[in-house]
Amino acid sequence: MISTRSKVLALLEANKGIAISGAAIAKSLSISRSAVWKSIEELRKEGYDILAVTNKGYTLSEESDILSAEGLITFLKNPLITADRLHVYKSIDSTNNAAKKMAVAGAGHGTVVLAEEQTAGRGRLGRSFFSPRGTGLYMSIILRPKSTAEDAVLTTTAAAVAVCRAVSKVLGIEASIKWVNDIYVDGFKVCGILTEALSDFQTGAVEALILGIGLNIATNRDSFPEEISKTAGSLLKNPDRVERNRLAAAILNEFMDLNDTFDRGAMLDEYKARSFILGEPITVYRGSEVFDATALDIDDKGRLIVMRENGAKEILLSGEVTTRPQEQSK
Ligand code: BT5
Repeated sequence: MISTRSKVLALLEANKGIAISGAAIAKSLSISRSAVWKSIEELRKEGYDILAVTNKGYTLSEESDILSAEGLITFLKNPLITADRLHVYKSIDSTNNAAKKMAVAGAGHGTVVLAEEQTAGRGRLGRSFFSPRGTGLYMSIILRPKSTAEDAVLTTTAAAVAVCRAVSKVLGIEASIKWVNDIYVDGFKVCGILTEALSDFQTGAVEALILGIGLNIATNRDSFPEEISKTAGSLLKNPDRVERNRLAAAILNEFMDLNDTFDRGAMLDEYKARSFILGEPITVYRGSEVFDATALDIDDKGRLIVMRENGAKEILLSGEVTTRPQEQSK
């Protein structure tokens, strides 16, 4: 059952910055005025900045930016993602871990896990993803298509395009993509994507994909750990503009659209257009192998086609690439 607090919050989030009288809230939710007041007090204790003005009513401050299902739902367009599929945590080890557990327990396509902070956010190959409280967006989506490992790559590709589209629409910032899973703004990594497959141990069939997206929205440059202080960046310099519910919902809207229609051609064209390594000299790290190459193209499976220095072409399904300054290329 949906709690009164939750109903009141949903109403305030849908009318952010606008005053609604206690009587109007009570009427529209069929509850008593004192129940409204109790909910408002409860929400204030949780940190919501709710203004009460005599004869006008209650207003949720426009600056309020607490992640919540109620806050997200006002911006979500996909009918599949209903409030009960949105799981928002204050703090969690990793949203991908939580989503995986939910998927094992049977959670359906379109289940989303979000957190204000992660204490053990993960990147690929056991690397960590720095996920401080309040200034970033950390979310995972459970996808239940009949998938293959190939779909996992294209899911990452589609997610990168979705994040770029959402960032452009909501914040007016044009981001670039570094194959395969990183998003950059002004030369700094602002987002990483981690798609993991949950496989049936016996048949090996992929039962679900867990798509994890980590985005630095307004993490201060000085607060990144030393080892990423020269490479990591944030979307915004001014934390006042952070609107995580809106941005998270926009990413979900864009991604679900791409995932439903899966117009590979258009999606890959956009991915390529935003890819800043194409045509550039790069260094490829594949397992223990390291070699220099030129990034040529991205194929219809989302794989990177490169040309080694001896002219041989290679198709990379995953791996790490870095750009090389032009003068160093032989
Ligand atoms: C990634 O891996 O960048 C994928 C990150 C996915 C994070 C999301 S958050 C929600 C979900 N839950 C999780 O636990 N994970 C997902 P990779 O390409 O392997 O890059 C990892 C590397 O990026 C690290 O080794 C650092 O060098 C760098 N890095 C770590 N934290 C960063 C941050 N906040 N911003 C930019 N770079 C970072």
